[in-house]
Amino acid sequence: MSVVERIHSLDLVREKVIAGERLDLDDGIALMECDDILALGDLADTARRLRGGSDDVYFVQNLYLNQTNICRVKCKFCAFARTERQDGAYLYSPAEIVEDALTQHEHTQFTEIHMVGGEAPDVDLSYYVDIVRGLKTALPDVHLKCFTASEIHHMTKLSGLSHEDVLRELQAAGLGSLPGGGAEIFAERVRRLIAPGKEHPDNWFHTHRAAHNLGMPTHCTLLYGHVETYEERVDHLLRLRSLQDETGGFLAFIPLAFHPENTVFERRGWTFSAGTDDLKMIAVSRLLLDNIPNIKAYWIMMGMPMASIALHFGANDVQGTVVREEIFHAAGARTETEQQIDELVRYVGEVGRTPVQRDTLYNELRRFE
Ligand code: V47
Repeated sequence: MSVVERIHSLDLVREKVIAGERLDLDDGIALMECDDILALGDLADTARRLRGGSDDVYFVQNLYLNQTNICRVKCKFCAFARTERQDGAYLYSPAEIVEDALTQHEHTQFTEIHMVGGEAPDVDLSYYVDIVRGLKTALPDVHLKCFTASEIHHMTKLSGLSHEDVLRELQAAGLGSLPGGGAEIFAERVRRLIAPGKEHPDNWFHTHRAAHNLGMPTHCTLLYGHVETYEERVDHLLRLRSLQDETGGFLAFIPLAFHPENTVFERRGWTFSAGTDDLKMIAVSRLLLDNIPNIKAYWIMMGMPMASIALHFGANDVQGTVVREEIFHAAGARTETEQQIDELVRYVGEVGRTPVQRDTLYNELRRFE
């Protein structure tokens, strides 16, 4: 039995949760090592309620876009990226992206565009600014949640500008918030193994801190289920919690389960995460991230039935309607790529929660009692 196991049990953590005390690294590891998944879920749901959570479960009506899949970084976990000369490589012009968004908007009245893509080497900062300005001009009421911190870092390399200045230009063009991608896992040991060409994690923090200082909210993620240890997961969560203490700029946390299909890890025998690990990640995230109000159960990743169960493990958000998703589907996701609002409402209602349609900033738009 490890030292951590000897000095910790779920009971000790429960006492801290009930007393409103902050959990630490050892608590986090003890939670990760706990196999009583139902007790974990119950504790996470208790923590959510003690911190003011209600029965409301949020979703947003959104559209996913990818401006390009061409990427100079060869992350080993990624099945989406292509080199310029590879079959299936694409890079859409700002005009094509705006036209696509306008066509989609005739079918669904989305309030958010979620756009991420590869780090194409042969574009410049104006490419990104033109996309944002074009979308904002065409759809002024739609919130633009675009570009991971890795892409923002790429734009600093393309332009020679600082992260702050790149964000300022994008914000002036109409960017509303940043998605949480690019975080992967902050532990350098793991980063070297799964994404050796990726920038240092300090850049992720620098980008998000800069965005928060400009009044631009952001999201945060963790990619789990590959070669990381429980301790590295907990360390990642605690680093996010520290930045949130400092800035308060994170809207939500989204744990992303590694999908191995069409990656080098598939050839090495890696498989999809077990449902219990997905539920554990949701529960432990809720327990450790006491200052991030929203934890998303990402149905694209886990499927809507599992996402609705995750609502009893600390999650309070099921992300969105999506319409079109490429990154997880390139890596083997078998889920749909779109959920209709009535389906989201049905799944959320069936687990006894109240579906609430929100905008990106968590303002309530419509309640389904
Ligand atoms: O950084 C890539 C992940 C991220 C795989 O902010 C993979 O609401 C699993 O930013 N298996 C990009 N994950 C997508 C992203 C995102 C996604 C969902 C919600 C939000 C949000 C942001 O996708 C990457 C990486 O962590 N990813 N490949 C894969 N094979």
